[in-house]
Amino acid sequence: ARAAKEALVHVKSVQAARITARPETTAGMLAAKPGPAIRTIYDAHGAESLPGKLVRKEGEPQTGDAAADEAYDGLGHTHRLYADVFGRDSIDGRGLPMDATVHFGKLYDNAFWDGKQMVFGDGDGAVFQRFTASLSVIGHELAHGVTQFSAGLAYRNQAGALNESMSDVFGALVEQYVKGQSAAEASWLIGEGLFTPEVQGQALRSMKAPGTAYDDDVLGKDPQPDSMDGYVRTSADNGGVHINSGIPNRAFYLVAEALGGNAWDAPGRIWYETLTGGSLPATATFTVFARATLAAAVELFGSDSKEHDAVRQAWETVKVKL
Ligand code: ASN
Ligand code: ZN
Repeated sequence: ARAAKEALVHVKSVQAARITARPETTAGMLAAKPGPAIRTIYDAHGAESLPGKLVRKEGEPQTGDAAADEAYDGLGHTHRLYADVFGRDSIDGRGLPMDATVHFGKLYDNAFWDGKQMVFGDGDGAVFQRFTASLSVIGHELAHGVTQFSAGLAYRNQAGALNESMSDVFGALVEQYVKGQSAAEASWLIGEGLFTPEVQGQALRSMKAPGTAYDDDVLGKDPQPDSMDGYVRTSADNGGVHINSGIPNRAFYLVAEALGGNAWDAPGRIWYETLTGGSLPATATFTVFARATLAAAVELFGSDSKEHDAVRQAWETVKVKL
């Protein structure tokens, strides 16, 4: 109720105020167009305390530090995808300032969203380079914030794998949008360019061919399944959230492949509506999510549409029960 009340403050017209039941969809379309990005980049200088020292505010010139400038640009690109394509104003849909810290920790092999901001390590230099080097990774971390402020998917088991998959989907879309790539042209890789040349692999994950992103002596083989036949039951990784995400990731890829054109158009709109439309439970299973994408496809394109067909076919291919 409090969130709904706060949302009202931001709705300009009486007409828009009448339909605040689903503030991120219907009201979002009537609300003023999204404002500009508000970015703040901090430098942890190898420590693990947040946010660190402020190095670049919105509108300020380049710092000359690659990680800081990549984070600044990546957040801008991500903000632009949400604003231009989905009419969303930042992480919370209401212009939330975007904060990121770079040079977090020593030889730190990860990036994450901590519930309030994005954090990027430099990598150890042996396996990983700096995590800001990949735009899909920046988009992935910011999407964790979008999920937190929309469906709020729990970070474990199937809901957690869906949470991870949302981040991969929108991370991939940011990269494709910036590069102007169609679904057919895109690599569908998450974290391309993060590995050092020492590693036998191309990226952290492949949405097109889950399980094939790397096969390395040190890292082992990419553990992602590409259908429910390979679903991994494990207590590690919050119940395999970074593993089983391969299944819904491939479903999204298959929709985009079937429809052609730009993946941020119909496929992106269907997934975005599913995530933010207000009816997806935080504990959604793959089946609940899949049915919600079908409902969104019907709502946006109709039940006789090629989009609806493509979504149904994709979930059948990855063997998620509908
Ligand atoms: N890079 C990982 C992610 O965003 C970090 C984590 O597992 N929390 O999913
Ligand atoms: Zn993630």
